[in-house]
Amino acid sequence: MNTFDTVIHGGRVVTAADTFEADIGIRDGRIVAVAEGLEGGDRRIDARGRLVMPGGIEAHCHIAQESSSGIMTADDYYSGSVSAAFGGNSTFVPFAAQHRGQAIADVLSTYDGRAAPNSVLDYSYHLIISDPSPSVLDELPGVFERGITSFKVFMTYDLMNIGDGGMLDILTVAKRHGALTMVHAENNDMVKWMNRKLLDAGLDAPKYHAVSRPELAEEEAINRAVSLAKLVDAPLFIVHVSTRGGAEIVQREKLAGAKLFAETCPQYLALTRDDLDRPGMEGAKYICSPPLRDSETQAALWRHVQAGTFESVSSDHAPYRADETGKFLNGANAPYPKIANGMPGIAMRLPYLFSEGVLKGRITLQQFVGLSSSNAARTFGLTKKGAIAPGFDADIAIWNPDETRTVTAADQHDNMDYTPFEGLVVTGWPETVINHGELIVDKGTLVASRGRGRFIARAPTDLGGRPGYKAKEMQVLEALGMDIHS
Ligand code: DUC
Ligand code: ZN
Ligand code: ZN
Repeated sequence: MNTFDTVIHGGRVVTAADTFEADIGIRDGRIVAVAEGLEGGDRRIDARGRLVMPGGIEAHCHIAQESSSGIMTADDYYSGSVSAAFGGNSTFVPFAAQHRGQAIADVLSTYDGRAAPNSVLDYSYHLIISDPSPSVLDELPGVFERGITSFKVFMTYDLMNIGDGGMLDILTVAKRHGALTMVHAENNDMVKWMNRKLLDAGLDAPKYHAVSRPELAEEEAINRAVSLAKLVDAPLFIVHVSTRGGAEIVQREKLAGAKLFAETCPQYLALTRDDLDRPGMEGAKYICSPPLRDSETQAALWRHVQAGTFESVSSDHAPYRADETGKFLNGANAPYPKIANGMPGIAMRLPYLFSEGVLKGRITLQQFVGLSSSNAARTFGLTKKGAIAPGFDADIAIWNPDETRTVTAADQHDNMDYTPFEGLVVTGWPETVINHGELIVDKGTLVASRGRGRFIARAPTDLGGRPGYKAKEMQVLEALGMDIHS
């Protein structure tokens, strides 16, 4: 009788700690053995010459999500999860977005209806909160009980910005339940002021998008967000850090012990604001927020990736086609503020990071596994994912480290009509992806059935090693017997 459903044999196993030769035995969706010379298995996967790594965990992507101005992303939970899988991911955590006035229960049932019948990968959601009214705050305990243990809030966009007081409310409720608040940090008034100046002067081409959202707007907002979180000693995750100054604040505050987490994205490492100045309206494809910066910033962000400032490198896949359903919904020559904000990249995150990071000697294989999978698992409470060890979900990506490809939109397997990485030459490609013991992509062919992915209830964030910050004034309130978290 076979002890294993599947044995992956002959590969080089890479974890966030080590690289070693071993076979992996899988039973009932879990890893049950990591050892040399495993016999048996109903299926045997030959991984000789390959790297066997934890499947990627994509912790920042927008799937089947309406923007605040009502534009639906091009990818739904089928195409989005398929594209993620081809890019070496075995789990993803898109956003479930509340728009103002919506009850959270309605938001979650809407996203359940979008995800459950369609996702080929295990998934969860981060809840976006745009309206922290008393009734919404009352609903949050039920959200934690479902295992949705992270929220995203915005400090920018008039329809999303919850203000500093709203953010303190969310931070305190989240902290009480062990949840993590994620924040899009850009100063709203700085951006609006810049928009007014640019548009009054008739400067509305895509390239002015980058001018309208200054580095200082991100740096100021990150500093403010961190101060708000420190005031109530709540954990905070800064999404899509795009500036040297922002990364330096994260690094400094982590060093001081704050309960702080952060990510950057491949587009801030690979592209610059010059891409927004491509001929005609081609630059519209590169409009995302925060905007692309410059080559000095890229170099600084790479240093922070190397130095451990960021837990993860996430795609911020926000796919809007370069046609009238997406980027040009408001016209073929729309001014930059009316062009959908975001770019695709869920299939490119890991090949880019492997090729430009590991193979160019910028990061180690262990850092790659941490940045692509293991750190997100710990940060977002995916306690059975992100590792190759007995007891963990058999979520595995088998990489051919030698395969060289020129990136094309067709390779992305999404619903998009472009990739911002078109023409980039990368080496290293995920050939086979396994989720919960089942083959999803088998040597470049999709073999998963639609809707097989499971919703994963998540645990609270692992705050180990982050002592936090005790504001003196909060200690005064505590001494008076006040509980600011109730
Ligand atoms: N923020 C994101 O995280 N993604 C797309 C647009 C935005 O503002
Ligand atoms: Zn954002
Ligand atoms: Zn995003």
